[in-house]
Amino acid sequence: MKVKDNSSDGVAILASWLKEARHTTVLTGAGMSTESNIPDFRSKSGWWNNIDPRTVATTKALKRDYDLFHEFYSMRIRGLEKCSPHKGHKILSAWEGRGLIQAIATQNVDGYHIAAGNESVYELHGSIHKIRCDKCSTPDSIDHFLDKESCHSCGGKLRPGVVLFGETLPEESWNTAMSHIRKSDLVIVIGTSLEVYPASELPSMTNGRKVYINAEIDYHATQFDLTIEGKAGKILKQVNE
Ligand code: BV8
Repeated sequence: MKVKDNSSDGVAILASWLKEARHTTVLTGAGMSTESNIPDFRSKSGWWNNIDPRTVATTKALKRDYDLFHEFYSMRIRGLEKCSPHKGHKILSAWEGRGLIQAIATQNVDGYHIAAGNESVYELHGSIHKIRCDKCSTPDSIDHFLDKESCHSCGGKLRPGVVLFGETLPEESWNTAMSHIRKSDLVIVIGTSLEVYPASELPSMTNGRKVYINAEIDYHATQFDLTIEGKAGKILKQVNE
C-alpha cells in the first residue's frame, strides 16, 4: 500500500503500524535536529549551501587546510552548546522506554538521541563530541580541540570523531544498525535526504513496512509504503497523541 499522505490519515496509519510492529528501527538524519536550531546540510538553509563539503568534511580537507577544517567543526561544536534535543527526540526516547522502537540508527553527530535518553543508538557517522589525534588516535578533550592545541602525545592534529567523506563507518555501529534493519518489520526514516552512502542503503535492507517523514518529499520516497511530509517534531507529537 503506497500512501503518500501528509494529512492526519498518514499519522493514524503510522500510529497503528507502530503498535502492530514487533521490531521497529528508526533511521534519522540532520532534519531530526533542525527544530533544535541545528542547520542540516542540503536543504536551502543547510551548511552545504555556503560551504563546499569537499573543503571541510573530507580527509583531504583536514590535511590540506586544517585552519578551515578546524573553523568549521569548532563553529558546529560551539553551536551545539547553545541548543538541546527537542520534543521529537524526547518522544523517540519515550517510545524506546515503552518498547515501541528497538533501535535508532543516526547519521547525526550531535549526540541528541542519547542526550534525550535513548540507549539503543547507533551513530553511523560518529560523534562530534569525541576528539582524537588524527595521527596517533589518542583521545583528547573538546577544550584542547577548540583551543587548537596539538596532540599531547605525538604533536599531531586534533579532530572530532566524525566520519569524513572517504572514511569508512564505525564497523560495530554499521553492522548492528544493519542487523536491526534486517529484522525490522517497521523502519521509520526521519529527516534525511538519503543522499549519503552507505546509510542511504539501509531502508532497502528491510522486508518490512517503510515510512518516510521528511520536510521535502522527493524521488527517494517511491521506495516507501507511507510518506508523511512535514516537520519531524510536529509529526512525532501527532503520532504520539
Ligand atoms: C564511505 C561529516 C567508503 C560528519 C558527513 C559517488 C556516488 C555515491 C557515493 C559516493 C560517491 N563518491 C563518494 C561516495 C561515498 C560518499 C557519499 O555518499 N558521497 C555522496 C554525498 C555523493 N560516502 C562516504 O564517503 C562515506 N564513506 O562510503 O566509505 C567505504 C564504504 C564501504 C566500505 C569501505 C569504504 C562516509 C559518509 C559520511 C560523510 N560524513 N559529514 C559531519 O560533519 O556531520 S556527511 C553529512 O551528510 C552528515 O554526516 C549528514 O548526517 C549526512 C547525511 O545528510 P542528511 O542527514 O540526510 O542531511 P541533509 O541535509 O542531506 O538532509 C536533511 C533532510 O531533512 C532534508 O531533506 C530536509 O528537507 C529535511 N528536513 C529538514 N528539517 C526537517 C526535515 N525533515 C523533517 N523535519 C524537519 N524539521
